[in-house]
Amino acid sequence: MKLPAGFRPLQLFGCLILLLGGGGCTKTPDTAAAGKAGGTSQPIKIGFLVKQPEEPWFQLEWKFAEKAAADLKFNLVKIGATDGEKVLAAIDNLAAGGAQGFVICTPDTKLGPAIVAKAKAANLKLIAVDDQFIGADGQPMKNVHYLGISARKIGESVGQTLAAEMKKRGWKAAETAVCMVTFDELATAKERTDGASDALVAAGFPREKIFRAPVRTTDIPGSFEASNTLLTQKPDVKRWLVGGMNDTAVLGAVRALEGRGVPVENAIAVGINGTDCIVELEKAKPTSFYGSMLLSAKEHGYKTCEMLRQWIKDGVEPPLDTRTVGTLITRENFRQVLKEQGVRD
Ligand code: FCA
Repeated sequence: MKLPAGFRPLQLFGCLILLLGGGGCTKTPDTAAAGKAGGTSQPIKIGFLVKQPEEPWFQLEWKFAEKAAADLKFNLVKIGATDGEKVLAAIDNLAAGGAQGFVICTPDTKLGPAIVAKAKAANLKLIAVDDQFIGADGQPMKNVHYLGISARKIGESVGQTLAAEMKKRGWKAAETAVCMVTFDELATAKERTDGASDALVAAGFPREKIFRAPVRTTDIPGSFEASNTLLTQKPDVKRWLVGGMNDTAVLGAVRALEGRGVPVENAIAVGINGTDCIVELEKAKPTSFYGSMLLSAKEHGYKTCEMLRQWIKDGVEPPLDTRTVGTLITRENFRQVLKEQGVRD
């Protein structure tokens, strides 16, 4: 375990005593399974719960989790947990079925405290992936192990890519606006779209021409509806730049632009995930979907399982916060990059 500077083993011991005595210690993770600190020699069973099993991103996470299960010899239980009820029932089932832990992308980050309480009661270790739990105080639950993307940085790369491509095409700011598909209820989504907007402004784009299209649902119909509303309100904009929290958000906007007859060459759209846009990039005729920040589904699917297995088996606690990076893919390089990253053969 990596200790913060100035945090000596003696203090750790002190925390342990405090904990055993019923006190608290902020340095102690919420989900260090109650009771046993060491490992287990039992067969290892790990659950992998995702909020949107229909999304290619989550299917790919599962694919890499399956690879980890085969390589590292543990049983994997994949569960589509699309609402709070399903999440809580799944935790009960995992516990009853002899699992020792689970990785989860929760359908609602505010379920964090309930998930932690249930996991603790069932003596299950957990790692949150993609979407960080939010506590009762509205703040991220930093004591729950988490692996997610460097959301702000990746969002900034989207903004920089849009600005660079706009410049390359010689577009004027006066005839251009941004359609930013937002979902501020989810912290990682807000960080991404805020990062994209700020980077556009830093590149000289006027902030007042960055328009938000807030979605009600995080799927293509949800994004289509939100974008279409915005486009209807702004009939005079000639050219559009499009960003959003993921490929799905951006694809909905691209379809809305097409629906309103905006020519393909008059819009530049950049997504995030790089997994839900492959069909789009493979289309023989280019659309306005220019590219995407490819995330590492392998880190999110394989590494989370590997860390959890080691925690269960050998008592080796993973880092509390792990962040992953993104790589721009476009029509030019996506086949090569996807191959290099083991996403495609
Ligand atoms: C969130 C999004 C997913 C993916 C993931 C890393 O959960 O909903 O599409 O971007 O973060």
